[in-house]
Amino acid sequence: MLDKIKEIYKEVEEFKVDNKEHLEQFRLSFVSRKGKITELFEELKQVAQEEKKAMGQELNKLKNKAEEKFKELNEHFENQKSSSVNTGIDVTLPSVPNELGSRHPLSIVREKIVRVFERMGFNLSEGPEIEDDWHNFTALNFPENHPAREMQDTFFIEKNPDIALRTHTSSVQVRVMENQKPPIRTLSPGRVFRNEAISARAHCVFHQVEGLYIDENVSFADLKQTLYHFAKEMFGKDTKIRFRPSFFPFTEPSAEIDITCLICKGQGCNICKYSGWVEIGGAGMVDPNVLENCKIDSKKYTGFAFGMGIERITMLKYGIKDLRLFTENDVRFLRQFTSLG
Ligand code: 2NL
Repeated sequence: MLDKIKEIYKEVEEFKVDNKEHLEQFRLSFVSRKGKITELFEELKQVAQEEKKAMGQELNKLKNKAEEKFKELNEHFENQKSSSVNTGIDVTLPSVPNELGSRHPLSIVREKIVRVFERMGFNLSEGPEIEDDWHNFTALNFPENHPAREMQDTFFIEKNPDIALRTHTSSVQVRVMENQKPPIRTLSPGRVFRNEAISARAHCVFHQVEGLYIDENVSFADLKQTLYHFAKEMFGKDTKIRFRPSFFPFTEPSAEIDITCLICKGQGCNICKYSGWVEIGGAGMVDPNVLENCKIDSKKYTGFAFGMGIERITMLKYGIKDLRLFTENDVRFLRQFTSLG
């Protein structure tokens, strides 16, 4: 009898169940009231009294083993039925992560700049990328012979030398001044074009943000305070700012704007060429000629303007050393920037 129990125990253990049909066979053989184990319980009645207890224990073990195996397998097949209609898909596998795209670093930085100036009351203005000479150069006080007007520096439309791709977004602000009365406080981010060979440090297409503020009694102190506040908001409250005298045809006086290096915080590193300072743009008081060109009374009104390169600021902020990375769309580069900025 003990041998028989052992033999059936082995059978139960080794019985392969790959589908529901197999499971039914297993049930009939070992679990049902007409199965082999019930048969053994019948035989137990004939066993001698002194062996009955030990034999009964073994038999119960076998019975539990068979019932357990049946219960487990039955649950397994039930789950499979409810979660997928046997499509061969393993629904217990972890899912494929839902990959979200991320914002382009230039968009992140542009939006941050825009937000700071919006809080100071600047609105946004846009204009055409294909401009005429008046809005891109003449209204901005560029002399007839200025080198920027040369073919080497600007993309002109071949059949019409009066039309070119804008070289700065000041052209947008000229249009604002022509069409609106002061007070004007506007910001114009946008794409600009220059006839440059593409390299790590130059590109023929890049992005700028320009700002313009015109009202009565606007002074250079207002310009300084506005950009001072911008630098703190944009780059952190410990950032210092300085102005160096410069020249632009459209502002007088003019200045170049430096901030303490974002990478070394002014200590000196290879990004700031060990000076502790990096240039982020230029600014100045709008030249009275520019105001008059746009039919604004330069005796009554004054204004300041500034311009910044978005690529330049993004490179300084993230330590990017090659401009071409911005346009190659290599995901290994792009995925490093979070969508939240
Ligand atoms: C730079 C310097 C600058 C302006 C842009 C401006 C616009 C008008 C009138 C006068 Cl309508 N000025 N814009 C003024 C000074 C500097 O840009 O380094 N940009 C990347």
